[in-house]
Amino acid sequence: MSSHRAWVGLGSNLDDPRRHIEQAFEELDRLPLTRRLSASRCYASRPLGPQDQPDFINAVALLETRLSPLALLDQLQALEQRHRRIRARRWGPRTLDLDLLLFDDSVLALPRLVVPHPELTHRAFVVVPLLEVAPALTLPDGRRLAAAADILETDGLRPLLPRA
Ligand code: A4P
Ligand code: MG
Repeated sequence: MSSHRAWVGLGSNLDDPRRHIEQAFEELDRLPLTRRLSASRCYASRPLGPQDQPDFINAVALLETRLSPLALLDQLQALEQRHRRIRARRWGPRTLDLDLLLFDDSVLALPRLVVPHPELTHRAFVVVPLLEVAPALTLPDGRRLAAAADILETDGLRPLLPRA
């Protein structure tokens, strides 16, 4: 089985969000056939979508995995469930949201999985942490993320200091 590199976006805005993100970093490292190679800082970000919800904490992690894309998605969804994610409304509050952003240079449009994540280059809370960890990251079409990203609004985004 060959090994792959997968970028995962993490988001949380309920019930001590930073704790959910930091715990998820550890859990990602323990997924079957998978280890975590790196992680960004945590960023506070203003909610995209409905504004009557708390700010989010967002981060990204790079995984090395021998799982297939769909098997990894299954694992990410199971992990969301373990954080008792409440899926009440689209773009609404959640305890843990895990998005598969990139999987090697794969381009997938399956009913359950679209990769690269369609919103990837439009969201500062994804692009900024990705560029923090991998400034030279390229997309499957060969473009550099730094050039492809349209970061319209970064004022709402601030890195959190590491916890003592
Ligand atoms: N799915 C397809 N492709 C993927 C992929 N690449 N990664 C499917 C993960 N899942 C993927 O997702 C719905 C379905 O998408 C899944 O069943 C999976 O098979 P979901 O997580 O259940 O639904 P959702 O998250 O409520 O909706 P959506 O459209 O995925 O929302 P997003 O894009 O996740 O955005 N504001 C800030 N500041 N920070 C945030 O993190 N997040 C959201 C949610 C809104 N506002 C935010 C943030
Ligand atoms: Mg999602």
